[in-house]
Amino acid sequence: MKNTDFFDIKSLLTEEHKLFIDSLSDFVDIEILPVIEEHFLEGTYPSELTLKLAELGIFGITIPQEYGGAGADYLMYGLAMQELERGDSAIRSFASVQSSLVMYPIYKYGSENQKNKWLPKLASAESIGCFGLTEPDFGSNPAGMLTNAVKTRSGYLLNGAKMWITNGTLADIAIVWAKLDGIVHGFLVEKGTPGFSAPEMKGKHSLRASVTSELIFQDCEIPEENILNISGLKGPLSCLTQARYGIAWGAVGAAIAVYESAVEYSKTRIQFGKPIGAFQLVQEKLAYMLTEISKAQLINFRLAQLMDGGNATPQHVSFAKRNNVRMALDCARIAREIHGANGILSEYPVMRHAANLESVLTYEGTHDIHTLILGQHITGIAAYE
Ligand code: TGC
Ligand code: FAD
Repeated sequence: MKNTDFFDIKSLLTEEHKLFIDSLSDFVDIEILPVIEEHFLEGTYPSELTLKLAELGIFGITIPQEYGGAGADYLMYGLAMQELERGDSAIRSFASVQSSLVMYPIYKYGSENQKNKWLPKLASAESIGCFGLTEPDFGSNPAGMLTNAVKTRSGYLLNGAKMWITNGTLADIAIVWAKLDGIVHGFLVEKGTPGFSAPEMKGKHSLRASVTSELIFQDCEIPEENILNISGLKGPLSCLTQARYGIAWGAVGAAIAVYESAVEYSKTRIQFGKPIGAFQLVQEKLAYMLTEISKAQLINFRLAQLMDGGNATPQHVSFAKRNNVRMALDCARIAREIHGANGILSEYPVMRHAANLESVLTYEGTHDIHTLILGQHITGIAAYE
């Protein structure tokens, strides 16, 4: 952690954490930051980074080494997501999906055959995965999903459509959630399966360096051995808990990027004969950002302890995702203000992060949904309907 760390969280890390994070931080500076603005402007995913990320051990950080993962703890995973999103939310998204939404369900609910077949290839990025839960008419309420599986003699026949799926077009394997006899189940759908297509969605103003796709299933035959051993909505929701944890950390990385840019700019931009950082109103904005970033880092550090001790609840994770993403978006907007007109240029990272964070606020449970999850925890009353 070479970047903003006001309460010296680094001093609480092991040497192993420090070494890993310092090398990842260099990777972000050397490999991601010089290319990301162009990819964002072009609307392309920097695929040249995927194998390098795999070599760093980014995919499956918490998955045991026997399956190709790094076998590290949740603190390591969180720190890595923070660094990656300091680069760009698209890169962190790629890593979140591959690790938490594809490797995790296979590791947790997969057969030994599924684990051996897929986990090492996903860890090395020889294979890419995606996670299909959201549908055109069922986003916040996945329980209503229409995608349907029917049992056949040799497996399952899948029909339906998913939307907004990160990495869908790139994926060799899709974890698809569908109803079988009215109950949600997970299926592994391999690229090239007849009846399965994954067209890319275009026209995004956010997460432009990430591939987002539809998944379409028309009488798509899934072999018997490709079902996951979990039934009910807790299957996909348990994967979301993993990914939301990473997002809570990642958002802090984005906030650090815009904060550091704002600090630097405020010291060098002269107006009224002084650096703008000499004005009290600008200092208030910087103090606010530093305070909010530091509070979020402390939440994350404690959450990592709870995750590693097996004591984190989905509500703890919702708390952190909700707080930290909103905080990062606020920081991006404030940093944009501090940069004045320059804040809208691709020369500075602020507008890119601000635009990305609009998606991060919505995916993996919108800010409102996490508010309701906490509201239910506080009152015991579910207010979703
Ligand atoms: P509800 O009755 O509350 O729960 C059903 C069952 O699931 C259990 N459960 C959880 N388990 C693990 N982790 C969680 N976070 C869980 N939340 C609930 C629950 O205990 C229950 O288990 P059981 O044994 O009693 O059956 O379900 P509900 O239908 O009332 O829904 C509640 C609600 C609205 C909170 C939930 O549907 C929700 O979280 N909605 C938001 C949907 C969402 O987050 N979608 C994300 C799609 S993936 C994505 O955005 C990837 S972005 C990737 C990237 O690029 O980074
Ligand atoms: P809706 O559910 O229609 O919500 C619209 C608005 O209504 C929101 O403000 C919401 O908070 C509010 N609202 C909804 N219900 C309530 C309620 N009960 N009370 C109060 N307010 C409510 N999904 C996947 O499955 N896999 C992926 O890989 C994936 N990647 C994504 C990548 C990107 C770039 C984006 C933008 C989305 C991605 N998603 C993915 C989808 C994402 O999870 C959904 O967009 C999200 O769950 C919200 O669903 P929705 O967009 O349909 O919004």
